[in-house]
Amino acid sequence: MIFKQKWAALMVGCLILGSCTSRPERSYPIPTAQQLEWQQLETYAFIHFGLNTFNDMEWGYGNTPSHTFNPTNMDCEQWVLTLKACGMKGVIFTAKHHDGFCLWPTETTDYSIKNTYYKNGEGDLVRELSEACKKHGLKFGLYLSPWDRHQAEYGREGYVSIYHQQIEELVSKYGELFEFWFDGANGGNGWYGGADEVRSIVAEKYYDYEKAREIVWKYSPEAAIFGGTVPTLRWIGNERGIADATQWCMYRTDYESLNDEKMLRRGFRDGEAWLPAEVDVSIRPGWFYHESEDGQVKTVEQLMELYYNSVGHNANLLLNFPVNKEGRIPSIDSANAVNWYQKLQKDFSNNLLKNCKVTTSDTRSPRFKANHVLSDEYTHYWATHDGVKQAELVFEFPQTTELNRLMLQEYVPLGQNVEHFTLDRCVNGKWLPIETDEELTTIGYKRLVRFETVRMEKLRIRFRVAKGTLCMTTVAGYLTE
Ligand code: FUL
Repeated sequence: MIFKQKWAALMVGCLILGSCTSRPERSYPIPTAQQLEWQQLETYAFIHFGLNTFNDMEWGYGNTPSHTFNPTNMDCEQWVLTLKACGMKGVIFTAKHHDGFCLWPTETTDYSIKNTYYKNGEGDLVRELSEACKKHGLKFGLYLSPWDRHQAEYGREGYVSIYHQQIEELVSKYGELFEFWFDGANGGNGWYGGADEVRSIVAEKYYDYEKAREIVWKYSPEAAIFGGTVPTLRWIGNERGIADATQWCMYRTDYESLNDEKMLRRGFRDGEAWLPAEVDVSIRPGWFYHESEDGQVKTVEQLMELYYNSVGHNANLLLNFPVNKEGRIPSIDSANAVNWYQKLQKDFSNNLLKNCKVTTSDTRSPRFKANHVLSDEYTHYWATHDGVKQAELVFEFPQTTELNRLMLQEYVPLGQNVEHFTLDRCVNGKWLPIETDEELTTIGYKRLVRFETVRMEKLRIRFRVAKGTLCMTTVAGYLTE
């Protein structure tokens, strides 16, 4: 009887406070299931390979002889195994760069792998790589440059159907793609079938990106789309590997905003679309292999910095590996990348918050209790009552503990809300702020915060400003060397 009365009181309480056993209202825009899955990949690779590799170039003009493409020890499995060993979840391959040279035997042009010595013109690198990916469980994606400095029809109507046919060939023959890249570069001048002139186009109209996306989705409905007018993700606005600490997944969809390099770096708090950022950067200064850059491969420390500035700032990291003239990822690049990944695994393997007692100033209901932030289940999260945008979480350690990293994740299927938070530690019973150089603003899908090693009996996170109800799925703490 007493139990029944208590239950009734709880139900009435819930009704007064709003439906506290149901999940919080969504705070729009929110990701599609495909976008969330894409964000959960976090790191994947680019491979730049083609005529440029053999001619020490970054942007071929469109007239480099195709027979110069001649790898001596080609091995796509070596690429895939290397990428897997450095934690990459997928690879995006340059099927055609701006020079127009196609690495698969396309019907659309003779300027392709068919006219090389490689396998006597019988080779198909898109096939070789896609099969190696299937064999070893790596996701596969493609880059197909819209700008084509070889094609005589470029800049005229005729080229657009050639481009669309190339997409159709690629998406229909090589299995499921996880991402398709429509590169944005267009330098104007090129060989263009011998015309050797400048050709300007209005990219947002010329390429008919809506149709291009339709072709991709006909065969790979789950593919993320980079670039063009109808993307599902956004460029970070630079190729140096920097996403701002304040990092909204939300963005504007007008073409001007999609090219605004300053805003691309941080997103728009009130953007109408969910367009999370991708940070593309090369492990060497160039995108293509140049022997002269053998001494400039990014070190473990530099790769770590890239990681904190991309994944740690709520953005995916697309790390480029230039393949060399042999047809392999050079050993120095793979050694640095593998060592970096091993350090990442070591640094983030032991969540020191795991055994903490977690308390909070507000819990929506037992279904959304505070210690859900310690669970590995993404769908277990802590949430506040509707409209409660300020609250704190306190983690009490079983014994005094040293930390220097925090990892935070919002439950983004309901939107991105946190705008400002602060961190404190309790030592000898006294609260002190945790000093950090980083802006403690947005969190989003994932946020990493670095600070000097400090001791604490308790950790306090105060969420001070938010757009909507607080929903946190993970808080983890680490001590790195
Ligand atoms: C840029 C291109 O111009 C570079 O060559 C490279 O492919 C990079 C990923 O995108 O727009």
